[in-house]
Amino acid sequence: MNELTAQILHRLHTSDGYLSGGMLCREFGMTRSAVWKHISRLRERGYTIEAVSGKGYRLSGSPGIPVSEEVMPLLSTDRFGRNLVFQEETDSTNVQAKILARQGAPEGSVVVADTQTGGRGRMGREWISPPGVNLYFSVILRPSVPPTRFPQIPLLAAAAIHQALDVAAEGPQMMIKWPNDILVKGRKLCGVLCEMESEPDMTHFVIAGIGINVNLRDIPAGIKEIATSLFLESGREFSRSEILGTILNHFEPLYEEWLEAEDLGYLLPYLEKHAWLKGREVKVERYNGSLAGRVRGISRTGELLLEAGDGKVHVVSSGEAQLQK
Ligand code: BT5
Repeated sequence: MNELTAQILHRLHTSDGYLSGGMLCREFGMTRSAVWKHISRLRERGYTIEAVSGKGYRLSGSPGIPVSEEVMPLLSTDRFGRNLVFQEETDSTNVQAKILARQGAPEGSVVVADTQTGGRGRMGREWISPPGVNLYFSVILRPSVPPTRFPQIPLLAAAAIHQALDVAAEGPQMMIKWPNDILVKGRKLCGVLCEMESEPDMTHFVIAGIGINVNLRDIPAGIKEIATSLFLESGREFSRSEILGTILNHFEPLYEEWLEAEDLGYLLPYLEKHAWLKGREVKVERYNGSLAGRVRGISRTGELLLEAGDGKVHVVSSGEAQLQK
């Protein structure tokens, strides 16, 4: 979308009623037919714009593409999403966010893509990222806290996403699966991948990468049995820009609180209330072997508390928890 079309879209978005053609001509220094051309371009992209003679133009529907012009008017944040880069196609928003972060992009900058050719999960796994339906985005964080606290960030992000989806997509009962997933009835709706760049005594930044299946109707082969989407769980489509805006609006205050806090203690009641694993028998695969037991909860510092058969409670800091049938 070119700059002028984007500005006109922004104007339509932020206007309560009709905007007269004459006013748009004066504001943007263009002719009526030029204004009309921009309106037509927006309609081609899926925006519904009413044109009433004597009144002007009014935006009454948008395709919900998570571009800056759509997301920005929805934000109540100071920093998160204020610098938002949208890419139709990219390798991985985490990779792109890292490049921006290295160039000095401010905290809260977001890279969002319509599709990813190299979407990544943890430990080199793939994140399947078809175009036109889902959200794939990465937030640049520059937390001024000891790096030992960084493993808490995926849970923090998951809590923010859970809160936001509860507001934006009420209905499906979503649960948080330690350490980085949101599930509906045991199927994966969302995953979080946090990556950091640091030197021994200094952390430069953390990238919080988030993938959410929003309007996905046909679950791709390979994840058919384990994945779901907001559409499949609720039977309706969602605006991706609204979902993204709502998540950023929840993420920023939770993150600010976390920076001030000593640990995740303030979030534990929320995390426990919506914990998928609590009380369940699981096996956790770790780099140094597996451990089986019953999940007792999450520690204030974000680890999984697992009670083994001998009654001993183990503190598990990372790994993949699988339910024991
Ligand atoms: C995750 O990894 O859940 C983290 C996913 C993070 C994706 C975002 S998208 C934006 C940003 N840019 C990136 O490149 N990544 C981030 P993990 O826990 O390892 O789960 C990966 C597993 O989830 C795969 O092995 C599949 O089994 C499954 N999976 C892959 N694509 C999926 C999808 N679209 N929906 C649900 N499950 C999926």
